[in-house]
Amino acid sequence: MKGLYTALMCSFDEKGKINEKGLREIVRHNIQESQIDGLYVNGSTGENFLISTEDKKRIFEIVKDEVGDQVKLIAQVGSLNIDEAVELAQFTTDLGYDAISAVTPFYYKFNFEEVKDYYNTILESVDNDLIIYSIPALTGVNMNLEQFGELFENEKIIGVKFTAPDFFLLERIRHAFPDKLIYSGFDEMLLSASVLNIDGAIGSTFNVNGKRARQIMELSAEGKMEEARKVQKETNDLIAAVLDNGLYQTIKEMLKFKGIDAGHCRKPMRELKEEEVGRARQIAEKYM
Ligand code: SI3
Repeated sequence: MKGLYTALMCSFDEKGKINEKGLREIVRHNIQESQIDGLYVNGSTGENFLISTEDKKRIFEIVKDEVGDQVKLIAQVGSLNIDEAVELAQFTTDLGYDAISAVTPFYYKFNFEEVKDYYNTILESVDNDLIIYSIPALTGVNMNLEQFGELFENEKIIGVKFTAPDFFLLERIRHAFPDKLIYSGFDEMLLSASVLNIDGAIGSTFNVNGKRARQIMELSAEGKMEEARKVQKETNDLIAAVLDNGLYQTIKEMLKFKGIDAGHCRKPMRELKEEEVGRARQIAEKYM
């Protein structure tokens, strides 16, 4: 399960319905062009928190059907509705997903015992491995080393998608749990995480920048730090421009520039203005 995973985008039409043809094209682009090791399906980048259970299931089905066994698949099933999380965990395990992942429960101020119970409840219902999705800036859930350790006591919890700029905690987790998988979640910090010996990364920008992400990981592993820094700098020029223009909308527009039917984002995400579409195309022309 090590390696680079694209946090997969989904293509939606103007009305917010799944555009199956576009979704399949995005999947193929990631495998053939970005050359990733796997896909992280229905995460933040997949606009998971904006869609119905039925749509989540359909996306899981289409992606598995398009991928077969070509690359690894991780299903993000986390939900504030624990029944939905369990249902999706069972559904994707039956479909043959290699692992499931679940965002920490958010919005309400759950205490750690509640967070732990959430993960154990999901896992009691399936015969699959789970990767914790930790993204404190969006969930407000900050776990410390001891708490990660308590979650890791469940052997079916095999790792964490660590989307935080806390390299002190990242190093402590790496050191304390050498057998657990750590995936870096912030693409702009990939090199900094790589030097701490992570097992892989999961990122939205790999939809359009997968090859550079791989170079960063490989150059870092080979100790070629000057070259690695150069590629991270280029990557960060791209990411800064994308963030400035509208993250997911701009990545979709960049994919469209490459002939992929990446469609629209779902409301309440906005449409790009004409000049922003122009900027997205310029970013694609420069970096893809
Ligand atoms: O679940 C997911 O879609 C992700 O893996 C998200 C990933 O961590 C991205 N985070 C968010 C909130 O989109 C990053 O790849 C992020 O977009 C990128 O580093 C730019 O900041």
